[in-house]
Amino acid sequence: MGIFSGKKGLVLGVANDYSIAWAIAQKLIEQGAEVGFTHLPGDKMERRVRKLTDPIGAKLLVPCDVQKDEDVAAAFDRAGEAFGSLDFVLHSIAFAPINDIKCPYAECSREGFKTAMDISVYSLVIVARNAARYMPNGGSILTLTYFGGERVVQGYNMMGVCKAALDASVKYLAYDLGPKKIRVNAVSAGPIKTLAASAVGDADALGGLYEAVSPLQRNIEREEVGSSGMFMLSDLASGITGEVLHVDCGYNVMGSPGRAVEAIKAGKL
Ligand code: 0WD
Repeated sequence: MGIFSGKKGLVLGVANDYSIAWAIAQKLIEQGAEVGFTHLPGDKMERRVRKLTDPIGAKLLVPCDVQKDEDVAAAFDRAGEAFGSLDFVLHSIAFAPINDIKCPYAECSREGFKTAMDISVYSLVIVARNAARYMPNGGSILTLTYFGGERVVQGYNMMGVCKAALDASVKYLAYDLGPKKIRVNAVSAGPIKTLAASAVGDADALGGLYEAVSPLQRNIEREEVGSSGMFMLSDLASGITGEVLHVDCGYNVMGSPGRAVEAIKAGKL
């Protein structure tokens, strides 16, 4: 018996086995959860996700482009048919056009900004609204954010502004859905090599910075984000809502380069 025995939910944002959503889903399944998945529409995307979800016998794999209201509504209707009600929903989605994220924030285009905000921020609003339809007894919604929304992180550019808006959305959604006993939280993960991460710069260099600066003197493991995400979605976190939980080896608490000063002096950084 795991802590998710009898619990059912929907996971949005698995692209491949490197995805953070997959790391969290694996932990949920280990703990006994029944998990349905969405994939970006298209045969190629479906095949990619199906390669992961078929072997675990997932009951549901549905297409969903979060830019389309009707896709989101249909995905949740399918989840409702398959599971009755939902206990948890994981939103692990972000996107920005590559030219708009590679350029300085000051140079990003209006269209790129709108697209990035739509897919990376508004998607949580529409997902939460639809999730609530199938959470008659309350539930837990989790999204993924990054420290680049709180402070300037070289290379994160426009996505940092999206994450700031996402963090604020978590708080307002937690307030709005609180009376329905639905919790809304975010995990702020340290850098992990994934498809999305490859768009925002040099993951190795960023990982090296975390090793040099963070109190734990290392970067996080994918598995640790999996466990913390699972915790936030579970009843163990029943008193937590509107929260951004940093799973980053403590990097966010630093106000100076800390022990990295020695490496800088030695010319290693
Ligand atoms: O270091 C990292 N990887 C971190 C990621 C650190 C901290 C936070 N995050 C966040 C990301 O910003 C994102 O919100 O975690 C979330 C998941 O990102 P990921 O696991 O790093 O990346 P990936 O495996 O690429 O999953 C993101 C997925 C998309 O993948 P691709 O690469 O195909 O764009 O978001 C989904 C898609 O599956 N996605 C969409 N889903 C529905 N509708 C859409 C869309 N329009 N666009 C992208």
